Amino acid sequence: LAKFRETVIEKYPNKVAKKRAKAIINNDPENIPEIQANIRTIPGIITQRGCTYAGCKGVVLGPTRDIVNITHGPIGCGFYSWLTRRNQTSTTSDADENFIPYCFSTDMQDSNIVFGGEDKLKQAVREAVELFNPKAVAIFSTCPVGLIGDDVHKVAEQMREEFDNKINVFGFSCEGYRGVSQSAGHHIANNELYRNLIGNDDTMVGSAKYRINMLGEYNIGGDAFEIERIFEKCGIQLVSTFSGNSTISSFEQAHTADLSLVMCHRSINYVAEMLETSFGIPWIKVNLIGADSTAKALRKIAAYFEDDELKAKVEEVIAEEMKDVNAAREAVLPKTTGKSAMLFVGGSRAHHYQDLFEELEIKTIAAGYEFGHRDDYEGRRVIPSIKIDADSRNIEEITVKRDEKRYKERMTKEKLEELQKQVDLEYNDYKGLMPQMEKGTLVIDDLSHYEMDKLIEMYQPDIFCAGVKEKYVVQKMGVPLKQLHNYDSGGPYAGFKGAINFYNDIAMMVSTSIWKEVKAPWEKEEMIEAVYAC
Ligand code: CFM
Repeated sequence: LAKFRETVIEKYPNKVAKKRAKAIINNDPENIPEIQANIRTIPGIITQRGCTYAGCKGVVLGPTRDIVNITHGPIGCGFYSWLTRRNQTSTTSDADENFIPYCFSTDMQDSNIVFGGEDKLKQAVREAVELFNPKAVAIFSTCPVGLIGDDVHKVAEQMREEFDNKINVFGFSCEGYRGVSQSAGHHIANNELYRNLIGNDDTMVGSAKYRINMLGEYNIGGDAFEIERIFEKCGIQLVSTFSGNSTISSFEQAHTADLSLVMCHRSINYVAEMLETSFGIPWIKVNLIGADSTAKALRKIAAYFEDDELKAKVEEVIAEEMKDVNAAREAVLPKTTGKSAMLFVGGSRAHHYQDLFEELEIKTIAAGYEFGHRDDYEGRRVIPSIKIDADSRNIEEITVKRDEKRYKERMTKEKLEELQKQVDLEYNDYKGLMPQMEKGTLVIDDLSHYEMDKLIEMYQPDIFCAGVKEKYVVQKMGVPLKQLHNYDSGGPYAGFKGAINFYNDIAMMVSTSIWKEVKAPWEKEEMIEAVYAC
């Protein structure tokens, strides 16, 4: 695998080669190398990345069902973010609001770009309120809004006043170009969640003793439903999820929980920190992708609450669930053992799904994030050494203070550290992708399309995991591609039942030769060639 970097960068112009070389790393878990991450993609390179608006509106706020999300911009931004992420939701009764199937947009035209779009935006908010009477309206800025200077925050404030503060209206400066990827959108979303929703309602729902938040879980393909099932079975109260299958009130009550679990560290670690600083809720890193990883997460929760009853319950649930999991795993292992995988997805799944592949005895030979930061690769310990560049400075850092009235120390720092010595809770910690991958594997940030072609040509993995932009190209090269963003209409893959689904889907994909059999017409027989003559 050491040859790969030299082979690909050879084709790039000097300056580009120099930059890309820093993002293509031969891994060594014992001595973690530095990787270049979260910097602008070089123009002209085909990247997997999305935009800041996508990270804010689509990713973080997308799965909340009772907020009317208005895209302020040309219709394309709203249209292409309409129901495309497969985040699901489940209302408790028909009276519950669910705006997820709708697409709200101001549909800006040339004249709005020239004369400003604020009036049209106000009109859109009034119309949405008149038709749906929602509890909250959120406004999302697209690129042109930033360029012409429409002030969505001022409009939001005026609208709130117009509705006598009965409807919560707030805006996001998440113009697509604002950051280098969707990661900036997560940060902007987190800031506004904190400013506008978290802590608004002190009601303590539920009567369970153990109260937790689940951060960085987005209910793709129904993952949250499986996670909710497991917690309920264990007697653990899920106060809020950011943001799979969520509602406004669950966000408003998040500060009443006693522990936050962080799954997708990349998209939500800011909220975890804010909840700890303001309200004293500690956070631990978990992964609910993989059956063994799910069991490990449940044991961490039980260890944190230091309750024998909960510990016993958790063990009982694990033992019961693992019966089916083990049977399913045994059945597919002959098909999966010894195969190889490559994972290039988002900002956490390229790491999290390696647990599932390990359970299938499939080795991950190359992996990387689209938009992870250095800490997602190398671990949180590198945060102090990350250089802040102009692009990161462009994203607002909000200062969070202790809420003097409502701050409650759940567990002293000393106690947490003591506990941490007995059980690896990963309190305030995330070890990253590199320590988990073997020596000599490849870690590549912001993989380009050209580099992907080369990876497949040179190493012929048994399965490649990425998204729809890569899917058909990879399959035409003879390799099956599993979409790990939307699960190819499969799922859930989280928790115990999800692991079983994943085992079966992957076993099927790695045992078919169909993609090697299909040939394009020009590969089978010579096509007519034409030459321009002038
Ligand atoms: Fe977190 Fe996500 Fe991901 Fe992400 Fe995403 Fe996603 Fe993803 Mo697609 S929040 S970083 S911005 S786990 S939408 S649910 S699958 S790229 S790896």
